[in-house]
Amino acid sequence: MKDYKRTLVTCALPYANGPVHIGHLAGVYVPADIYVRYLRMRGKDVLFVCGSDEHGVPITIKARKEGCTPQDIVDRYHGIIKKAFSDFGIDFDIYSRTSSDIHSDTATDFFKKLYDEGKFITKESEQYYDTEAKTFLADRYIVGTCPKCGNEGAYGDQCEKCGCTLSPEELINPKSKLSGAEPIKKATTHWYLPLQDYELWLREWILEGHKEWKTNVYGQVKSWLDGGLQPRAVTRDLDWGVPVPIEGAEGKVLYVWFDAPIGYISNTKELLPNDWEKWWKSEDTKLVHFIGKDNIVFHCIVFPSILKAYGDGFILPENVPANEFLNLEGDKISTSRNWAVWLHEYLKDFPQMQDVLRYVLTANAPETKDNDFTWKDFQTRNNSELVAIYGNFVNRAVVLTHKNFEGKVPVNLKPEAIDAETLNQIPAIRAAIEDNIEHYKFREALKEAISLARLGNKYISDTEPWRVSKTDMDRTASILYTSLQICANLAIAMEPFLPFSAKKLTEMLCLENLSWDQIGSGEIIPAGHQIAAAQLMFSKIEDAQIDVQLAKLAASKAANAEDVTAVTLDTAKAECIFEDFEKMDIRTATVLEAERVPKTDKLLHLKIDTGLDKREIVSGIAEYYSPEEMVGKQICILANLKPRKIKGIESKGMILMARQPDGKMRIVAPDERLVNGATIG
Ligand code: B3M
Ligand code: ZN
Repeated sequence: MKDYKRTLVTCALPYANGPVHIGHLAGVYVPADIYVRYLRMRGKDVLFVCGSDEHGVPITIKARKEGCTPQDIVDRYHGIIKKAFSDFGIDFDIYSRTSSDIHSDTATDFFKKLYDEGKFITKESEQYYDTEAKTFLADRYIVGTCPKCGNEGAYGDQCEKCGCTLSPEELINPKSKLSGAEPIKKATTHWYLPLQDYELWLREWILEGHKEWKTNVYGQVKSWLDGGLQPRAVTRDLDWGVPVPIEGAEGKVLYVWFDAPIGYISNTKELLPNDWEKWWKSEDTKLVHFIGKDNIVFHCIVFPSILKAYGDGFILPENVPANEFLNLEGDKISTSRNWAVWLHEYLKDFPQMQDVLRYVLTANAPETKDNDFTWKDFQTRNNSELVAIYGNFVNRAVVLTHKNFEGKVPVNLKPEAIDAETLNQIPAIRAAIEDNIEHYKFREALKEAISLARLGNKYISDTEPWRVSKTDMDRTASILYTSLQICANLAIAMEPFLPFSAKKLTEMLCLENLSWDQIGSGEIIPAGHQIAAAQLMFSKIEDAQIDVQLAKLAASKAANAEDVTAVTLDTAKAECIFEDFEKMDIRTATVLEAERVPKTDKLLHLKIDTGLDKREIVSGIAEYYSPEEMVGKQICILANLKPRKIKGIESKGMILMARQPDGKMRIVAPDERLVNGATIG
């Protein structure tokens, strides 16, 4: 493998239209942070770049929903997202935003150069246009009925109910979200990057040159290439974004997926105005993009083609370790359905417990397939791994050192074979952690790191210093000396994964300037070294805390069930006037007799007392009520409905029923028994 001088790590720029959740962390930001912390521990030159993606339709949609400007939205969420990352120890060198001037200048320059050099083609096409709002409509701005599942609130690009991908043309009864008007087709001109011109080069670079990429990434790229690439529009008719910098393009902006990846470059420029080029234009720089699977095509095909077209020495990614998706309690994480664990909320409920979430998300990372986060697993992993193994081991070693040796690392007075046998296992663990991290296998790497804690915990349980100290202080000294070496190894090896507790451990051991190369090197913490008092690194999570989280999710689910019902309700009827209503004689009545109408499934033949008279009606309620249930029931009827003959029986009136969206019918009745014939209105 090539020996690079420096590594540039980027993370997908999250859209600043909402806070970040555990899916973001697990898929992109925690693995990237582990990678960067590891490289820093090894003393490597690394730059870690991210920022908010502040353009695109998701932002304008959110602004419309909240009745504010897109700028208000991005200002709010940029701050929230930036804080959440920093609270979780995701330690970017820069977290900037694509609404910055330097970004708009950089993106403009990219477009201009490609335009001037004839790298784009122009195409006129018919797009949906809202004649009332006088604007073209992005796919998300068109709603209509899903042709697959009948959901009346499907978007022009996707139906969120059945999950299918759509194009606006497929929607039944398309309507503009802006004005409600039916959109028309109107011609518009856009600039396209002819991706097909880059196909051969992409094949050679990725399919031939990067067979080591993760199978999910390689596979997606291959299927895009095998499917044949098409010209891709790099501009949009929209009023939010970087304006298209050429004449005759008024009212058009750069497509968000054209400008967003350039954000990696502009953010680097912002941080290092004089020095950024060595990170982007030197073959000695290793570029790694951490992203989620839905971003693969943009990072492996579109953005590289833009860089290739631009030329000027821009490097390409050495790897794009994209992850699959994390689900939550068996369901797809969804912002709109509030089916998520939001980072800022997690920290309110579990203050100071960032490492627990980092641990669980890494141990369950969706590296090769979609994976599930459950609160039960979260609790179990905390209680039986972090608390019972890692925390317990460190605590025993530190507390016993204070109890027996006044907090000084004892001299290794009476070594035994088990000590060396134990310490000798550390180099192999270190090598396994390194190999896994370098191959972007963070779950495996963490498993190895926690095996180091297991090793320590087993060692101290087997050697029992609390018992030995009653009879043999010299042997106790050796056991604690060995245990503290393992603790020091853990303080280093755990840092990339669990930086908050590693910091506590480093403080407890009063160590400074630790480096990766010390792992497995023998003595890290010398005899006579004073250590500090024990601090709690992890604490037990009780069932009640988990129940609170499950209750929150249950509430989201219930709220959504109501929403889904709302979508499928019968449509509202046209306005009527009070006089229309007044014409109806609605009254209470009681059922006297009931029987099925022979040879029918649905009809009951009822005799009722209306107060005014006793009469017969036929009602289609046999699916919902048996004759026995009906007898004696008070009901409400429309008494002056023109009589009709049903199955040869003259029916005089109609029973009032409420029909649920799923078709279930129930009788509507006063909430206490009234006289028969009481009028309703
Ligand atoms: N904002 C999409 C996303 O958050 C997009 C990533 C941009 S990376 C340059 O999934
Ligand atoms: Zn659907």
